[in-house]
Amino acid sequence: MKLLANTTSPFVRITRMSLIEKGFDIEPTIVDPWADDPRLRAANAATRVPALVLDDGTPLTESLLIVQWLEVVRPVPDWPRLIGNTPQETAGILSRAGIALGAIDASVHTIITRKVTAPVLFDETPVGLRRRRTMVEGMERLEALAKAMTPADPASTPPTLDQICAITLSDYQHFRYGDQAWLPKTPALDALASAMRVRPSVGTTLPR
Ligand SMILES: N[C@@H](CCC(=O)N[C@@H](CS)C(=O)NCC(=O)O)C(=O)O
Repeated sequence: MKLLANTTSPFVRITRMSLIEKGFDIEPTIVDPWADDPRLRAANAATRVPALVLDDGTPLTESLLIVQWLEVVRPVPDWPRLIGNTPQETAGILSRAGIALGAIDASVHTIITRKVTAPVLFDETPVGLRRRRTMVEGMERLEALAKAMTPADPASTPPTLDQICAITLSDYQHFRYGDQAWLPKTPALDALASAMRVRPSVGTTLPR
């Protein structure tokens, strides 16, 4: 299998953490999605990372679809289940993951739009401010939930999808907007992200 990836994308990170937790520790093939790398274009019509090319050549794209594939090829009880084991547990995990994903989406949209407009031009527009509000509200909602999402023993507790997405959001926000006054203080969310770094899936995939 080949994982086409870059070192910054939060969608890549969600995929990488999920792959590692499911026992696939693949060294990513680093590509620049903005340089129209032909390998990425062939694997993904949208020319976006991540793309996972299976051994038989089947390309999988979209981070959450890759997670769905992983749940099927690496099922419980041999592998950790990423989206919960009961209807109630799954609803909670997906609900929390949705908060993080909405904020991640707004965050990436802001970074990408800055590529085509001057930063201030986009960030201060009505849409830019709406994206910022999404980031702030998403982070604040997760902050209220983060303590309950932090396991007592992170080293021996594989993260579920909500934790994977919350950790990804927290680290990405510090990476991209650490110097911005509007970034909310989220000590419990930061503590979740930092506690989980003892796990290789989290500690080896930090954005850089
Ligand atoms: N919905 C996709 C989003 C992937 C995505 O937006 N990747 C970005 C990097 S964060 C990218 O490759 N962008 C290049 C482009 O938009 O042309 C997923 O979940 O995998």
